[in-house]
Amino acid sequence: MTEIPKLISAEGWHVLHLFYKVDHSAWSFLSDEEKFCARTNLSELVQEIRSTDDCQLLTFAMVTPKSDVGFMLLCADLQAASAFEKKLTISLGPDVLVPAYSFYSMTEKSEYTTPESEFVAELKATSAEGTPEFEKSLTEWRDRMAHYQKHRLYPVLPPWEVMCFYPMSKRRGLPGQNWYATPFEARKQLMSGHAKVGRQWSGKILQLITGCTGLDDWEWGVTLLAHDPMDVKGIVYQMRFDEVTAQYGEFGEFFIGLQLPIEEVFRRNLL
Ligand code: 76R
Repeated sequence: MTEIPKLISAEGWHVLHLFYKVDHSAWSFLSDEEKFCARTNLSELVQEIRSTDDCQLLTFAMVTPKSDVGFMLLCADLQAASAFEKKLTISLGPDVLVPAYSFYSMTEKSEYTTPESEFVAELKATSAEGTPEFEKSLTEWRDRMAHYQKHRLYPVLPPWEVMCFYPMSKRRGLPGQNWYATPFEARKQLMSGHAKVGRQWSGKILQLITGCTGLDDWEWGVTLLAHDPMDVKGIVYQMRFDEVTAQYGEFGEFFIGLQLPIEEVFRRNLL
């Protein structure tokens, strides 16, 4: 068999959100032995993905019958992500997991973080360059930024109970309401207001914004992890009043899942 070279991007990971409906009729045609093998196959596949370098897999029991089973797959290598997606889709036998919605996006750095030159200019206003306090502030800032960019590009997602996913775009239809015709400084200003609202939810909401212009039908995927769906409802509601969202936000379908071990996701859907 020819070895396929890895497809690793210069920066960031590939992210697949995969939501399926369970076809109970297809499942009912399987024998007890086939059902047992299907279940073992899925559990082993989840383990295989999780033990692959630079791959993460989150498993969800979805909350409404819009979809039943959900996966969020993050891989450095797009070839691995693609191969694992095919295996997941067929893992319980033909037609048992029926794709309900899927989304391909990539982790990305924020376009609006303060560049070092800007931070240094601000710092110079309060402390003289070269002094120990200047160097200390600069080192702290560099560490914070490195940590922050690493989380954006190579996140380690925690097992928080509630996952909310939705795709979104920034409006570019109406005159005066075209995000892409808005000057960078104005967008930066708007995004800093957005981030201020977001930070109020620190500890309650963990957000991962993944970009997908040219990759899928929308411009970003929004993944929110929470302990309480009320906080998901709270932040999304509050964001609706924030200027960026109010003026420019357009949204696709929303999916809510409960992050659970695959055995429980299986039990909830197929026993
Ligand atoms: O990444 C950062 O933490 C820095 C600031 C920041 C950026 C650049 C930030 C903070 N976001 C950024 C970018 Mn966000 N975010 C959303 C949604 O429902 C809605 O109205 C919108 C969906 C939520 C809920 C949310 C939450 N953000 C973006 C982008 C890319 C835009 C671009 O590049 O033009 C989108 C589409 C987007 C959408 N945002 C935060 C949050 C939260 C909770 C934070 C604070 C994170 C923290 O500091 O812990």
